[in-house]
Amino acid sequence: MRIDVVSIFPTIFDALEVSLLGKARTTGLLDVRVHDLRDYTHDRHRTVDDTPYGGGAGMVMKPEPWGEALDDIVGDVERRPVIVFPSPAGERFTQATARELSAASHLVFGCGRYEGIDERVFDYAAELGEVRLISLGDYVLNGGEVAVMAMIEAIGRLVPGVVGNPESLVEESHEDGLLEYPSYTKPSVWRGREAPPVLLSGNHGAVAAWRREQQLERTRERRPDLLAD
Ligand code: JCQ
Repeated sequence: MRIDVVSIFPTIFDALEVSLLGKARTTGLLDVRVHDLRDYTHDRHRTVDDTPYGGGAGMVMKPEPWGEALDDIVGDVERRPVIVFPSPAGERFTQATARELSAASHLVFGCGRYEGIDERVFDYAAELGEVRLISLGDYVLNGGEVAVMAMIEAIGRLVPGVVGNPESLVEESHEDGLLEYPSYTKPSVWRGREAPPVLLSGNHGAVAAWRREQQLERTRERRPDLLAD
């Protein structure tokens, strides 16, 4: 999978060089390219923002550097990529979104800053690919970078081969619409706290039933919204 990222803080994405995703990049499973939006400016100050038309607080990202960056990245590819802009005003990102995007061959992420990006950039991007405005949750970040890091991690680990043992992907929170069951390891008693005896019983049926009950109980307690349908 090819992933392009456009940002005014490209070094934030240095963190993608470590751990599982770093390994996937060295083995060629993920081809991640990070671009500095300021490289697509032409003035001495490498300006990427300007005051909003109609007035108001803050600054808006100018369209021209975005147009040049998208042309450079998407211009010579054969298939239309999915172009993602993280935004508090976007559709909600879930495990289902991550699954869907993990099937794409080319993703482009645009990281907005300030009060946002000139709206015409989204319209222009739709000529080059499938545009998705996506929100990680109902809160506001200073820019899209941290949201894109989270999305790349959630998507990248679903790309076949990135996670060594694919079994570990199916047994986790949100893949079956429920929260994960609690996990325990040795010692069986730690600081006076016992691990649940059923887990040491060797009765696989009883273990499976107990884990399912824990999933349901936790989901009812912490995330009743997930049980609504
Ligand atoms: C993403 N939940 C919150 C901040 C403007 C597109 O323009 C902007 C993008 C951001 C960053 O995204 C978020 C966010 N999911 O704040 C301001």
